[in-house]
Amino acid sequence: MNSQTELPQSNVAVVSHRKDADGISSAALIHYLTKAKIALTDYSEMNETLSQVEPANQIFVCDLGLNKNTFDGFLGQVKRLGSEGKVHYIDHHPLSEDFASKLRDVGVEVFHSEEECASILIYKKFEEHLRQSPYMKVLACCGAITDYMDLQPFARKLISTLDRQFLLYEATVLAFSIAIIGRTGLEANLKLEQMAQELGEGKKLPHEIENASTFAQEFASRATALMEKARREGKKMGNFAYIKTGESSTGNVAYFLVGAFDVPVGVAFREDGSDHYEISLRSTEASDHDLGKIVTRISTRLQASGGGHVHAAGCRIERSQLGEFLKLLEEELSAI
Ligand SMILES: [Mn+2]
Repeated sequence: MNSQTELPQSNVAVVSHRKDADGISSAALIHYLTKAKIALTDYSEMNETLSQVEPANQIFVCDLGLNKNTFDGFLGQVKRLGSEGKVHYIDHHPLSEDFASKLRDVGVEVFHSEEECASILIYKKFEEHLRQSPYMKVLACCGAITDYMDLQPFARKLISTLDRQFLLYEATVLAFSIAIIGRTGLEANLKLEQMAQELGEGKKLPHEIENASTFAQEFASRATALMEKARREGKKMGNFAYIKTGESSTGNVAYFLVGAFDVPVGVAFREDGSDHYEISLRSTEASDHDLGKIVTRISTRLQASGGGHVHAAGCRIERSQLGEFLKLLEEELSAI
């Protein structure tokens, strides 16, 4: 679909990433454009979520990176969904040419670039429609800021047309609200979907989300406590520090480790209810290692799902694999 195409306004679904502002903003932008029904998910459940999506005229899948372990299941789902409608895959995580061509072969429209985050890719593609609401530009910028993609060419240009401090506030309130709502158990997904829809209706900005300032305040207090906890309970292992946490925002915890131990990489892992750990890794700008590639290699070796960007990555492993994961990570980080 190009931006000149008439955008459908009925029987559309969007499946997007629930964990961060880029995923939620992407869902909101697609909702603004098409009134799409929103389903949010995470890497470990994306194929299951897709299996519950009814065929629709148009289906958008946003901000959900693919890897060797998830790809076959994903391909099966988009094939099913594509038999009665058009599937659009919009993403910025690394995507092999092999995966891209297999998706195209089953009729998926692949709109992919690593240059900008997903919400900015959507804004750029449908700018003509989205610029009718100034709020949509704010949401796209929030995605870029929280994905650390705000210095990329298009994002930077958009951000420079708005007040930077105002945008930082909106992005932070959105990210902190997602983190707090993400902790509310079984209801979390539904609440986040409602929030994405409200934002996509174009009548509210993140700071106007119900209880947004309370969420932000609560997260800031938790963050202060986590900063202390990282210092007390984190452990250093060669080139990185790690910690086990109950926090859903494992990415933030990983950053606090970097600061507390003065290491290039922080690793935070969390039990996810089953026999698994969800792991987030973060590194400093100065680190030369590509965490996304490293985690992809380790995950492939452990037959787990994982991947990400240069300075931010994640994966999900069996609990019994933790020792091996940490050992492989140190091997990778100590290699020149
Ligand atoms: Mn993203």
